[in-house]
Amino acid sequence: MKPEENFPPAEKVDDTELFSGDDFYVTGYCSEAPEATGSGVTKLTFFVNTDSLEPHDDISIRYYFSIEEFENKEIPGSFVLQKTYDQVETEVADKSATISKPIHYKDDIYYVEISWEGYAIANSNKKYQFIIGNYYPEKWDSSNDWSRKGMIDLTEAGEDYDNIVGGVEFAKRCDNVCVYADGKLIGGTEPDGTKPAKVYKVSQLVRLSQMLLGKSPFSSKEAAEQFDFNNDKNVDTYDLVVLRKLVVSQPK
Ligand SMILES: [Ca+2]
Ligand SMILES: [Ca+2]
Repeated sequence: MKPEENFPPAEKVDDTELFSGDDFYVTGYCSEAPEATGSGVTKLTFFVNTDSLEPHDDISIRYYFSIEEFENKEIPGSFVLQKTYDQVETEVADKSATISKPIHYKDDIYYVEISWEGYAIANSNKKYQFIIGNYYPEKWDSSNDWSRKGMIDLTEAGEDYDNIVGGVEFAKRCDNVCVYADGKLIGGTEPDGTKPAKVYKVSQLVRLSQMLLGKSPFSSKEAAEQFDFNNDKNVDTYDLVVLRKLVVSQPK
């Protein structure tokens, strides 16, 4: 009988999950409804998603927009901000989303915030729709609106926006619409480039130690690159030291 060559067999591991579990993001689509006068509104549809298994019932999302095109550089009394559909309110007893008035962020940038207090909205596939803009006296130009960037316009794509029943099938990831948990950024990119803080876990520490001890190599080059915390193109004990500090200083 031929002896086993690699005894004990190297442990098969999947490292793809090691850095996941903290991705929160909005998916959605929009439709522009311009008027001949240059005013108009943007119709918006959003869903909240995550790969986290932990239910969060303190989530809100922010839609950032610029009023650069407004002559008066302030939100006019005629500003249009109107909920058109809240699926949670329709389908879940005693729960609903709330939408804020426009809140000043900085310079010409404002945001509106939609919150689902006490309801775990992420991955619920519950739709929220609203319209934002104005008809008079200011113009409405969504091309300078931070959160609008990268969104799919379904009217442009040939769909009948107002008569879509489901919508999940059209929704695309909107990286400039931000997600917050209890006011802390957990998804998306804010207008000044701020992204959510990375989450460092003890499981990553254990995994890196195993690799450094020669017990099991990383399953892929991509996985290995994630562990190069000091960006010197090597994964070694120095990275273990950096990761240990990151894990310890992780906000609870
Ligand atoms: Ca604008
Ligand atoms: Ca390194």
